[in-house]
Amino acid sequence: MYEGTSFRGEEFRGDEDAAQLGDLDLAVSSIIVTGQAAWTFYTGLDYTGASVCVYADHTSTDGSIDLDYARFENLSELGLPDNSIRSVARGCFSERVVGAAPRSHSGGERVQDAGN
Ligand SMILES: [Ca+2]
Repeated sequence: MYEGTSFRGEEFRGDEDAAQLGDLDLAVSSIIVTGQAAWTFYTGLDYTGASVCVYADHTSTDGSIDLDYARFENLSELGLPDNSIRSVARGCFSERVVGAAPRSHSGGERVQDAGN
């Protein structure tokens, strides 16, 4: 998450739930989501308020590695007011969903760990 639109300014990076965003509280103006997990963004602290669930809906391939991502240059692309996000959770917990629907992995495909 970024303080400015188009991924400028201070950054907040995370790979797990965040009940509050520290310096970026009420400041987030753009977002990049990576990986196959959905993320839910909330306008309230501790996963409250309005929410939207975001899936990565683009894939870029680097060698044999597929990278899923979604970029939102401003929060209106998510249907949220600018500078409104206060917490974020890994997983899809909102009825409002942005990005790709969950892909089925019925073919036995394993979800790859991002390698951290
Ligand atoms: Ca901002």
